[in-house]
Amino acid sequence: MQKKSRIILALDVTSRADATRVVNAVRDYVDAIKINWPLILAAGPDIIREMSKVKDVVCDLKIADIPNTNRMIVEQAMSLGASAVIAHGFTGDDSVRACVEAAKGQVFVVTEMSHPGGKQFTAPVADKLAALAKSVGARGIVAPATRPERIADLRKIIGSMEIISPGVGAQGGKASDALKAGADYIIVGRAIYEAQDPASAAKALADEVERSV
Ligand code: 3DU
Repeated sequence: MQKKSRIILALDVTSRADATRVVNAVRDYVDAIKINWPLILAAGPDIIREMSKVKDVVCDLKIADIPNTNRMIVEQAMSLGASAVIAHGFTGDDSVRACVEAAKGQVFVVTEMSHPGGKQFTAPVADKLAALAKSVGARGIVAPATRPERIADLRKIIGSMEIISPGVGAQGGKASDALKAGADYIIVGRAIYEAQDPASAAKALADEVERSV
């Protein structure tokens, strides 16, 4: 995954036509495309292969099962062209390790989630989830742009591993705050794909990123 604009597009649209339109508009301003269940369920898993021809694809399946099932899910995602996957860590280190092995390390582990409810169950164990991600050799963690101070805390636990950070824009977080707190990439969905002009919105974010790193 290139590290240029530091923007990962969360492509949570629900048709192949919308996905293609948004990606064509913003491809020069994003480093990767994150694909989640809404688009996979709407357009079919082949959308992963299609988008992987344009940019690196992070498959956000929030994988959370026993090790054998996790391994099978990751193998399917990688064979469709994903460059990395996102998995939950609360399932325990054997389950996350199965993902890491199947993805040859290319796993981001969810820590504290960015929405208000993320404080309820994920925040109290986020430090442990970050430590788990490190101990199993994951590529990085997912940490909240809505609480940049937590990005800084989690950075201390994981050292030089990567942090990808959702919550910018529609959820109230700021790109510059997340990056200054230690995020490597910001994840942005609605602020780009729901904008009247997705290209201008993505460019404005890319400019903000450039000013803050
Ligand atoms: O709020 P946005 O529209 O910019 O989208 C954020 C994306 O990041 C979306 O795909 C969501 O599923 C994902 N995500 C979070 O928002 C929060 C997390 O803690 C983890 C992933």
